[in-house]
Amino acid sequence: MSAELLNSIKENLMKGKANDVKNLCEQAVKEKIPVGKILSDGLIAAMAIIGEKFKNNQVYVPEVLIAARAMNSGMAVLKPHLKAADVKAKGIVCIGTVKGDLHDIGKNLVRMMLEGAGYEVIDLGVNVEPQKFIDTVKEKKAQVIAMSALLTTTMGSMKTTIDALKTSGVKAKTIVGGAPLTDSFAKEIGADGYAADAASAVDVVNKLLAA
Ligand code: B1M
Repeated sequence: MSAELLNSIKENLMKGKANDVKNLCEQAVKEKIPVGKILSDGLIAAMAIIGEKFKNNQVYVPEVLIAARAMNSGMAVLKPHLKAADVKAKGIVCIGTVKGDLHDIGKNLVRMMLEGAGYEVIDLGVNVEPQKFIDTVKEKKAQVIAMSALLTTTMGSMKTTIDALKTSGVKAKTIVGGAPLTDSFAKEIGADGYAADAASAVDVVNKLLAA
């Protein structure tokens, strides 16, 4: 029965049915399925499938956004119970679009995928000053700085942030991404990781934190 219910959460999330996901999560909590299990085998499992499909061009941005909305409606049900059950996030990531850059659609997708994978994500928004990333790592104990850029003119702010992080002595891993970036640029500026799309960003963050 519990496997059936979790499967139903998964199926409905992938179809983006936010209301059904909310109701099914409420039912699962009532049936005393452990909240950590509802999260991992229901919501996160479904977002992982959506992520893979997105990577393989089997679904596109609108489907990911709709699935993420359904995930959020399930998360709203689970959040208070997760705290009570002391289910910890996989890690803390602070994310932002770098200084001078106002594009946030890709950055938001990365945030949603990371949240879908069980990370706590602090979203600093757009036009984020290098120092803001570093201050957030200090204040919130984030383990990863995730930076997005869509303009060739703002990619340099990623290097400024990484250099400032190094001189500050604050420890955090860095991952960069965005349409004009390449793996070799990421290496050149000393980033710890690069991802070409939002689903791959989850794989990279998983690897960085496992290392
Ligand atoms: Co702008 N814009 N834009 N724009 N815009 C581009 C980027 C551009 C390529 C258009 C063009 O000329 N063909 C061009 C950049 C050229 C360049 O630098 N080489 C450009 C320009 C020039 C500008 C302005 C300067 C225009 C002007 O005012 N003259 C201006 C700049 C404003 C500023 O930022 N200071 C500007 C403004 C805007 C809007 C505000 C109108 C709007 C942004 C709205 C918003 O984001 N809320 C906008 C848009 C929508 C675009 C295009 C059309 C679409 C970008 C997008 O959202 N793509 C874009 C042209 C294009 O790409 N066709 C363009 C969809 C999104 C899902 O993809 O963000 O690449 P993307 O994210 C991907 C991956 O890159 C990756 O994951 C996502 C998919 O899984 N990814 C990461 C992204 N971040 C990641 C981080 C990671 C890992 C992966 O780890 C941390």
